[in-house]
Amino acid sequence: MTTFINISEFLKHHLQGEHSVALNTILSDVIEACKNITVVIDKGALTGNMGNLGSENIQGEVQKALDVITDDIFIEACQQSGYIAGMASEELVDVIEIADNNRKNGQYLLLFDPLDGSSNVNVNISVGTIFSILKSSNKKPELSDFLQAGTEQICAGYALYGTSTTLVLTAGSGVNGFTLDVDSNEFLLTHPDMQIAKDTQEFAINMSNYRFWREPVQRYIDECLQGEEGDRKKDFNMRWVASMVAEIHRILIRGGVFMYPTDSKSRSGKLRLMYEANPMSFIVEQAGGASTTGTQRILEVKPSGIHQRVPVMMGSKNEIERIAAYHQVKSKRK
Ligand code: FBP
Repeated sequence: MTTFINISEFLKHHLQGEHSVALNTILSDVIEACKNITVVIDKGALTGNMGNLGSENIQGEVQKALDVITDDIFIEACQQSGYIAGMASEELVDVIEIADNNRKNGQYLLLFDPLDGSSNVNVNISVGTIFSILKSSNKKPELSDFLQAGTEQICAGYALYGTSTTLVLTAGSGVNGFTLDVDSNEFLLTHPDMQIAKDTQEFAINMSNYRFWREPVQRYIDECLQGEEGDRKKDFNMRWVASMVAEIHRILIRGGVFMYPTDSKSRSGKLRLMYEANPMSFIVEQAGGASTTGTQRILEVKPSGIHQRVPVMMGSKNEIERIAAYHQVKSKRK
């Protein structure tokens, strides 16, 4: 019978250096929050929270009841550690202030998307929570303190509420995945040192946006669709779950590329830099993959706003390098 090490035991040994004590404490709150969110998600329609609220979030998206419930769960659980000086959430316009007595050692910032893929929650398709942790140079942080490039992240992760609940994270020395054991309610190490295959024959993109894409993306996808008969001389498969967390988890397990490029509808893409693209890029790069806007490494993008959007293409390194190369060349394609 295989014995699995539980996440807090693992982190005690894995987290080294100046942030280890704080990260261990902050992550134990994040883990608690994801366990509480799992319970709410699993109950599904039984909770009567499957519907939309009348309100919209800063992105102009109609908020689902569960967007707000999971947001409250995450904030409540993660403001106790004393290490978090400030938070930012996809669901709230402004940064979240932490009460004085809760930020005695307030040296860290927590940014998160409490319910990624929320358009799927009432149709019982996988959804997730994404988080990113930064240093705070200010115990009473302002907006500008949050606007750090993705390279400054000290930890990032996601929880996937799918066929099982999985938590995947990096603190800058590799990527590890844990599965929630529903009997012991413990996250156990099931996916040590996750690595993304350099090559792949699988892409994920919302094809219904094809006519709005720029030429380099159309060229890349056309070649994938031409398969063996085309320049790539191999067939490609396609997937689109409409939950970024589910797509990236699949890519960590079996390779692939995930794309939400810029298009003529939304010039800067759909996904948010600070709590979607940056944490996922940190994880993907730590697992040997790559991540680009098309013209720039996502982790080097200088943020200008908490809710700013960026074009996102990430996954298997050789494919992402090919996509970035297509953005460099002025193609002669008609
Ligand atoms: P939120 O649900 O957090 O707003 O995330 C955005 C997202 O749902 C991603 O998870 C997913 O990859 C994408 O949008 C799906 O977009 P579309 O609805 O265009 O397929």
